[in-house]
Amino acid sequence: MSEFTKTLCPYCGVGCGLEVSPPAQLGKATNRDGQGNPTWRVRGDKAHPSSQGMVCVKGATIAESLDKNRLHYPMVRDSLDQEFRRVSWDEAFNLITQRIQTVRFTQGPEALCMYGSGQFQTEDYYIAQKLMKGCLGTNNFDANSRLCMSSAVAGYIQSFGSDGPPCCYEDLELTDCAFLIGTNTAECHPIVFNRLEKYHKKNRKVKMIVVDPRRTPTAEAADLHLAIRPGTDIDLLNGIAHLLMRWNYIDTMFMDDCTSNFPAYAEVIRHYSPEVVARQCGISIEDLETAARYWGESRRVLSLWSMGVNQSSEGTAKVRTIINLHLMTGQIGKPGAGPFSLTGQPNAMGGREAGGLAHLLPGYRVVKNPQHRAEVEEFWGLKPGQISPNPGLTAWDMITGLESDAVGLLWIAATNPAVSMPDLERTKKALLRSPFTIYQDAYYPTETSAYAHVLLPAAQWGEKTGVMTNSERVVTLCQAFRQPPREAKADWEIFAEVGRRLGFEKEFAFANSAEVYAEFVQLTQNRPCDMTGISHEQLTQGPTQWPYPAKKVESVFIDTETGLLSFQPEEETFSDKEAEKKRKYHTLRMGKRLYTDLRFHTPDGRAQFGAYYSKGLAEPPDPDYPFVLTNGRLYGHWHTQTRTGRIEKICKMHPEPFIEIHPRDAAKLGILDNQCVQVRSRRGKAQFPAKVTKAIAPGTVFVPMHWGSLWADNAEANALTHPESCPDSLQPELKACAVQLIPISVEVAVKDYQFQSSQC
Ligand SMILES: Nc1nc2c(c(=O)[nH]1)N[C@H]1C(S)=C(S)[C@@H](COP(=O)(O)OP(=O)(O)OC[C@H]3O[C@@H](n4cnc5c(=O)[nH]c(N)nc54)[C@H](O)[C@@H]3O)O[C@H]1N2
Ligand SMILES: Nc1nc2c(c(=O)[nH]1)N[C@H]1C(S)=C(S)[C@@H](COP(=O)(O)OP(=O)(O)OC[C@H]3O[C@@H](n4cnc5c(=O)[nH]c(N)nc54)[C@H](O)[C@@H]3O)O[C@H]1N2
Ligand code: SF4
Ligand SMILES: [Mo]
Repeated sequence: MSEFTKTLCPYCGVGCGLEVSPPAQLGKATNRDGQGNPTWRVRGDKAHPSSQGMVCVKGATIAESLDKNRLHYPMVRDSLDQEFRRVSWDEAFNLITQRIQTVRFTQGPEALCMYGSGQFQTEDYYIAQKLMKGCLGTNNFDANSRLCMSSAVAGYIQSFGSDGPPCCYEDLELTDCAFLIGTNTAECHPIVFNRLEKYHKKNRKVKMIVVDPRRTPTAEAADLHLAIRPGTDIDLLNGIAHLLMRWNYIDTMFMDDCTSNFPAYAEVIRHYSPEVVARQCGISIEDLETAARYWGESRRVLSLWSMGVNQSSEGTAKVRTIINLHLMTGQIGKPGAGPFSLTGQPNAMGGREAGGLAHLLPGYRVVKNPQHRAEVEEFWGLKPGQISPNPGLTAWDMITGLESDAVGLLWIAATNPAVSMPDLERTKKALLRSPFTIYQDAYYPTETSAYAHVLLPAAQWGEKTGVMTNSERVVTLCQAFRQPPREAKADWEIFAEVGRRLGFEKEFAFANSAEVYAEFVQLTQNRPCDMTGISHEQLTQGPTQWPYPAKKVESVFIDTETGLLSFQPEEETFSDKEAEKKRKYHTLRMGKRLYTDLRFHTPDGRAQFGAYYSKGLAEPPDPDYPFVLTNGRLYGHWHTQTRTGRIEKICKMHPEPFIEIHPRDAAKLGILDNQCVQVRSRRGKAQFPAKVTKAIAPGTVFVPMHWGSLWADNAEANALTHPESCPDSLQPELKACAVQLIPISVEVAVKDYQFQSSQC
């Protein structure tokens, strides 16, 4: 056995390759965690194409979190005011299956809900879809990706006819202009940012534009920072389009041959003159013109975005409006160009492939499409009509479903909604009403375990073998390298066992995760995300980018002018190793970008312009609540801190929550640096020490999202946020709500949780 196990970092969607070595081989020099346990050593995998050996602080310290506060045994209780008692897996499975059957036959399958996560491996996702959407006949499976990537998914589907980020990381080093909007890439996708920043520093002609109401570390590195008012992205983008039209920077040939609906869009952007846009966005006309000029004069433009765009009540429209700029200037399907959504979680991409949202089915299919349902039913050996034609409940619908008693059983896995859902007071009240909640997590306690009737201990990263796909469609095998603690089990194994006990023995007769993956990839055949050539075994040779079909041999033609490759199918199949190597090489090169043939997945093969006027924030500031609160992430912490909160180095890096306030606003309210500020919205309140800084635009305040109730008193960003969502993606507008600020003198109590040991 080799000294290192190759795997992928289980944090962000950059998807850095890691090599993990066992503590035993490091002898006395081994680092030790807070409790004296030896820790596994982790380093970047130089052979991984996405990260080339680089890692950030989260990847580098992941091993220190693996043993602390783990959930070891299944636990149950009859009501939320009781203590948990330990039970065997057999008892837990019996209880769950009985309960599922009762709800199914009394309330119907639509009363069953599962809420999963982009931190599942693809196998976990796939088995959950087969259980819920297939065998149980309800589409009520949603994931935290609803709060994260669903606007990008909807935008891609509407503009291109299919989901799928078309670009690759190499484009970061081939572009002439990087347009970063609503993304703090430096803190949230650090290795993507490293690659871009290095290239940008070396090539002074390359432009970097950052659009963000905050002066983030990302904005610090930009040639042009547009600190727009929150929620004015569509104004800005339409304003840039207006100038590109006026200055004739458009690619009419591309628009004529490859797009549709331009006239409707042209009518919209007519109304976005620089004067109107500059006023609306709170920026200067000169800066707006500079942005349009950078875009128009660049041969290759790459746009990158994440939550500042997606988490919006007009998230899909924002995504499509970014894509519009690419369509109007022909900036897609070529190296260094294209619209590139940065995926948040390590396997949100795999979730999309496996159909892990309430409106999706495996293989980039949608629930509403009768042919898609029929294909999946046939493949799963189910009777026609078994898959419901109705999209299931989204994450927030599950909360309101608890309020109306429509939900009879809620199964939560690999996410911590008692911190991450909007409008937490309402969320927690709804969770308290739940007749039966199963919570499957790796750690205990988390904020959500307080709302569970059943706790199931999950094996996590490093303890189960499975597959994850990163933002650039690169699929990596994450091999197990340690035993799960005590009785913890892989998520997919838990779902499969419940399936078998419900009578679906044949459907869930998998010996291991390689078999699960092998079944899943067959459902991607001839789909945009075709990965039928990928298997666990094949991935042991190295990460693979999709599309990667297991098709016949193809001869490769290279267009010497564009450098693009095209395939010509031949008769023989790839059976020997040589041929496989050749195929992999060419498919990898070909697969690097989507739409290189400039044909899209729409019925007419053309990409669709989306014509949107800006609507602004769902809850704009007013005299009672005069500030816009936005929120986001810090470099070292991961979401609700279940792992990073237990790592000393990271806790020192980010010791406590805070609120950023512009000096002008602070002076007006008499708020001093470090003074405690109470923040109130229409839904709740929280308090934070003030950080008075020009990094935030006047009228806007920022808080980090990482401190749930276990980690600090009253510092939850989501105590304040609202659930108003984008009508197309149903993604809530977590990024903005209206608040008032009241200076107070109480200290914020940060709880020292990190070194407590597990109680179960
Ligand atoms: N360190 C760290 N990295 C992470 C994560 C983590 O928890 N910690 N989580 C991962 C996940 S799941 C995700 S989804 C990504 C998120 O990655 P990002 O989207 O980069 O992170 P955020 O900090 O949530 O928000 C990005 C920026 O949006 C800006 N913003 C707010 N409102 C607006 C607006 O109206 N318009 C514009 N243009 N910008 C706005 C905010 O000021 C903020 O700087 O990060 C991933 N990476
Ligand atoms: N205000 C505000 N709220 C937000 C956001 C925001 O920007 N602002 N961002 C939203 C976004 S983009 C996201 S992605 C969410 C993230 O929010 P959450 O998903 O709630 O955050 P995590 O802390 O990542 O939760 C993951 C959980 O899975 C557990 N876990 C880890 N590995 C495994 C495993 O293999 N199996 C199981 N069963 N459990 C495991 C961890 O212990 C942890 O409890 O937050 C959303 N909420
Ligand atoms: S950039 Fe993301 S994937 Fe890479 S090491 Fe950091 S957290 Fe992990
Ligand atoms: Mo996310």
